[in-house]
Amino acid sequence: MLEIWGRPYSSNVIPVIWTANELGLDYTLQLAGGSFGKLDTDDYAKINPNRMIPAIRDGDFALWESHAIVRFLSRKYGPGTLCPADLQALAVADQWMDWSASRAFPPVIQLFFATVRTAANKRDPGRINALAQEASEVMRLLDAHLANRSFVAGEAFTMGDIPLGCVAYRYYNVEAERPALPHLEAWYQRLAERPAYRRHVMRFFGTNSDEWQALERESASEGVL
Ligand SMILES: N[C@@H](CCC(=O)N[C@@H](CS)C(=O)NCC(=O)O)C(=O)O
Repeated sequence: MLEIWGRPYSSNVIPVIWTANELGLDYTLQLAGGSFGKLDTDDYAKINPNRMIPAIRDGDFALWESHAIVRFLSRKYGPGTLCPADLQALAVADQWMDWSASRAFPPVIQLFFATVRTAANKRDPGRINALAQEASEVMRLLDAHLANRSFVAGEAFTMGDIPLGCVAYRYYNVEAERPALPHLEAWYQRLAERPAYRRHVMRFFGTNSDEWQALERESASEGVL
């Protein structure tokens, strides 16, 4: 059975879990990273020598880097759906996945850390505003792209929507100023209609969430820590 290694509330793990659920795959989640540890074991180094999450094991095949995993699962289990059959649509999906990693994820994750992961009395409003502006400028480009298509690679939902959908959830749920970006908002609402997105992306938000604490308690009682 497919194994996904990581924490289900970790920003690079969420796209992999969302993908597996969009594809209806059976998998086991191997809690690892953060307080779950395991990354420094010899066994884990065989799965991911970078000692980071996420990683997967599919039979005796191991793979790491979240976008490579999303692509592999989509190609293997979702040809013609998550992985578009049309070469141009596939290239556009790839393009926006790369853009997500290089341009959209960095300012949004920094904004997330500067707000959700920083105690209210330690937050720096100047830095938060600068990051919010930077994130919004980047998202404006995606908004323009979405003006005349329903999803990133055309009219169908594909793997191209997955990393950016995860970034969008954080962008829309941090306490910061956001300009009106109607096409982005409409796309985000379309994603929110998907059960796998609601269940696996629109959830854990910050280490102080009740769900996160319950998971940590559960894993501690099972001796996972
Ligand atoms: N580019 C990598 C980044 C992986 C990464 O930064 N993972 C973080 C968590 S999001 C990690 O392993 N941190 C150590 C830990 O969680 O213990 C990917 O997309 O998979």
